[in-house]
Amino acid sequence: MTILRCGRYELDLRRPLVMGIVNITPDSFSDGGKNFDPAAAVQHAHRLVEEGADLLDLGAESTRPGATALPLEEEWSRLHPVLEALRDIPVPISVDTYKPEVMRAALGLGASMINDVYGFRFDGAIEAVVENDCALCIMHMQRDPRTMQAAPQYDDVVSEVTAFLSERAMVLTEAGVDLTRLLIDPGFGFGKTVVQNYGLLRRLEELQSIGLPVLVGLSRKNMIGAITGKPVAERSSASVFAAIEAARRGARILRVHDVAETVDALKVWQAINNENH
Ligand code: HH2
Repeated sequence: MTILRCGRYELDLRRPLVMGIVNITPDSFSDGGKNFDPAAAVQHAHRLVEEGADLLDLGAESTRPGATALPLEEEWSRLHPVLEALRDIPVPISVDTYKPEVMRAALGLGASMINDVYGFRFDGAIEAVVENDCALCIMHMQRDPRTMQAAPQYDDVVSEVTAFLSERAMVLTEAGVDLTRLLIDPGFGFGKTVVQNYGLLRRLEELQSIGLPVLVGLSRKNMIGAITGKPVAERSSASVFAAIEAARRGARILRVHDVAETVDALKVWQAINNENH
């Protein structure tokens, strides 16, 4: 699948795309507080587009390990002014939410993608998106953010994640969602140990058996810190390397904090792989 239907956009996934992260939160693990103010979030979004982001992912509720759920009204009051201000930004806007009410409201304000870390499992989530033509990112998570890092267990992480994602894709298509709207994401760090995360990354190509484009979010995560021994603020170059390795294993959208660096690295990677350069 090389074309992704994404609201008023059609994304060509023959080359990997870069999704810039805009966290409108006081408590995100990597950049909490920096863009909590709506004006700062809007400015950050514009900067990421200037740096070459192909799309943006707006999130108002942190899903870092241990995070608790945010009331609906609070999530929407953070998202609303930023979505309004970004209506005319020339790239698709994804909204990172699992709440059906927020999905509907965000789509009403022009969002082109819904990124659901619960894989559209909440009551009403599928109904909230089915009639729209937005893209849908189905992510895998074992349990929920509050409990997910307490001894996650799998017999085989890759086959269990693959089975979950294909089952959710089937549920969505049976509900009437066109396949061209779907993306899948193994959910790095969501109910997985460091060893399980690297097992997934090593075998990322196996997810392609589902036949849907793969999105990955590795940026600055604990799996990077666990290997480098570096704090969050010093995980950029290792994150860029991990993103390129994911692209090499078939990832089509890279969800990152460090847009400029990832865009440059992708250009060099593509030049290496293209004899016409
Ligand atoms: N990771 C985070 C949040 N949303 N969505 C998808 N599809 N894939 C991911 O890997 C993913 C995600 C966590 O990262 P971040 O947004 O930087 O932090 P926080 O959840 O603390 O806001």
